[in-house]
Amino acid sequence: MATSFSDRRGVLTGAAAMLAAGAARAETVTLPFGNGERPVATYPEKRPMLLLTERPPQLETPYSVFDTGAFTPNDAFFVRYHLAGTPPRGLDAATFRVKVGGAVERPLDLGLADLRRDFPAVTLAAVNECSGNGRGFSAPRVAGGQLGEGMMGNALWRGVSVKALLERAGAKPSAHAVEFNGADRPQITTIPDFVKGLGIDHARDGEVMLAYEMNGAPLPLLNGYPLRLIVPGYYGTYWVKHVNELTVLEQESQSFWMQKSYRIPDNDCACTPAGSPATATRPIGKLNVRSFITNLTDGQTARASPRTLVRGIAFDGGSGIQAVELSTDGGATWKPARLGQDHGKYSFREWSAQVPLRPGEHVLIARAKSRAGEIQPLTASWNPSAYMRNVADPVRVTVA
Ligand SMILES: Nc1nc2c(c(=O)[nH]1)N[C@H]1C(S)=C(S)[C@@H](COP(=O)(O)O)O[C@H]1N2
Ligand SMILES: [Mo]
Repeated sequence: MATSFSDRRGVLTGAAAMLAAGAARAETVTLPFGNGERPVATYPEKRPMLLLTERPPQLETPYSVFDTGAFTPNDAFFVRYHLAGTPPRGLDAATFRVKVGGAVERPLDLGLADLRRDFPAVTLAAVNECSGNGRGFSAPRVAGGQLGEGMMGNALWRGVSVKALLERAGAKPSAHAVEFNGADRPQITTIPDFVKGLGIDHARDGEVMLAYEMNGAPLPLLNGYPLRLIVPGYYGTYWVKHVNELTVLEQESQSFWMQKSYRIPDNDCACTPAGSPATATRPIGKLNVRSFITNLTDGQTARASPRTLVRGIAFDGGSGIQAVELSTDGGATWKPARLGQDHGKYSFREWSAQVPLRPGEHVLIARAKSRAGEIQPLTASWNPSAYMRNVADPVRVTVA
């Protein structure tokens, strides 16, 4: 007997069903869009995860993990790489070095022990979300990894501020930007090295940091061991893993990954009419406001109750969550949800609500509002890379 659990975030099919069907893999998850079937794979330091690609490793967090708390466990945290041959081999916290050079008075070459001993530790909860989280739902569809909604995670990061490093190195007055490079290198010369840039003021805001700990433990190799860049409130593309080189520049970064890739339409909505290219673009920046219902799933049946618990998470690009509202009638009326503990303005914020659910069909929608006044849209916009999806997703529930 196969057990099957169906929802808009995936159909998890029991091992028995797959064996009966003659599949090689013990288990798959089918995300609810075309070609959405994903093997479940186990990697070092990771629990079973949804496998998007093997080379490079790209792993999605099983959606049910987001219903277990505000912090994403290290062994369930998603994995995204661009270059073949990743993660880099032979990384060792004992011998790892990070260099700070370019337009500085005193170039630095530091080990992890130096970072821990010579600089104050900064601790901060922050969400890492891939720009393409939810891309698989884009209509019309676009090229790129067909991602469900598991390419995000929240962790408590501990490390050294880039500000402190730049003060020690003595960034020159002419400093304009900082480039960050990691230990992963392209295996063929036609593929550009993965390098990201931040403006100098952003890099030294005191919150941008090199983290050596994630949720109180060393980083898993696949999440950037032994050191990674944290850019609170910004999309994951900036969060360079295995970071070992900071270069202070007197102009903006010319990296392919800044100039050609990870760019959004240069307008207020970061969108274009469905199917059309952008005329002008800018680098992607801050996370937009988003929320998810985590304890009920699309297509589910539930029992009628005067008090049904609905809960989930919300986050934004760093103003913090002002409010989450819940609708049980497809957006006709809204009720405020109760916000959970505040772990800081860059963190997942849990929320919950008790709502009466009478027998019949209900369309539940959660909608978050940031303290900056940004609110989730009820209809999806479109852009050529399907970046920054944040439409308030409907969760259809049949109540009996
Ligand atoms: N060195 C390195 N860092 C990288 C990348 C990469 O390919 N190489 N990908 C970036 C992208 S696009 C994302 S979304 C995040 C994902 O972080 P994670 O794999 O720890 O979840 O890492 C970023 N840092
Ligand atoms: Mo990403």
